[in-house]
Amino acid sequence: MKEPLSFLKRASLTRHPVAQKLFKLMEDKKSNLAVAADSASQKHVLELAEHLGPFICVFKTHVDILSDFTPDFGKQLQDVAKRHQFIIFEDRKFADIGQTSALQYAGGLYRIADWADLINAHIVPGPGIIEGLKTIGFPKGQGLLLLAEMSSQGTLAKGAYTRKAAQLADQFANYVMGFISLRKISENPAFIHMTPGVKLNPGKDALGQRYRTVEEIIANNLSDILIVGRDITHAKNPIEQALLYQQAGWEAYKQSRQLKGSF
Ligand code: S5P
Repeated sequence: MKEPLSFLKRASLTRHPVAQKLFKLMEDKKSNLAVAADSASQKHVLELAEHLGPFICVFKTHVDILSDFTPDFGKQLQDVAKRHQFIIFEDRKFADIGQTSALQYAGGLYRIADWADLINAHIVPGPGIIEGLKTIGFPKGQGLLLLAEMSSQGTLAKGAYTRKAAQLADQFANYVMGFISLRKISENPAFIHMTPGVKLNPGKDALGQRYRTVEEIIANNLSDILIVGRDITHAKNPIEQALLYQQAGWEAYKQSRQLKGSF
């Protein structure tokens, strides 16, 4: 079996600016926790960023959920990200031809490319979507994750489709920096794996979301980052819950990789 590599070591194995920054701040903050802030209120999203910022490495948004979006949202979130050192990930899940996806990324109401460090895309259109998004994101030093697998019941993203995502990531490694997946799907240590569908008590929601535990995802399936939404944002005390997840995620990472020094 290959020697497990620390996040710090992996930072030195990639030239991708967002991946380098992310690996380093994960090690500095001892956090492999991303929070999914799926609130309809911009004020609430910014408050979550402010309060949970110290515990997380990535703050994940769905800007098109906001019912009170104002054009200064991105700038405000960037200010919080700078203060607390986290990566801003707009979970836009682009899925169109390259030309349209590029327009959706740079323009419209949300101007995602002005403020997000990281976005993601489905690979169902083929490589053109990566080429299209790259025309906007690459010159700005931003990154892309490919959706290789999904947490929802009955997902079609599996088998050959997942393997194709890994191949496309290799092909575009100076722009793609990893995956949304349920487990580690690539042996390339430069790629980061982020996994949603996390709860302290596993189970399902009413609409097909499937939840697994921190240990299952980080220790048994060797993913890198936990994406946690409602189990933190809807907790009685989201700050305490984020701290709990941060510690559990980091312990699972250290122990499963047999790296020295725990939380
Ligand atoms: O396969 C996926 C991919 C993503 S990015 N399944 C997911 O649930 N997500 C996102 O993760 C989803 O859009 C949501 O923002 C978050 C999970 O939220 P939770 O409240 O179920 O933890």
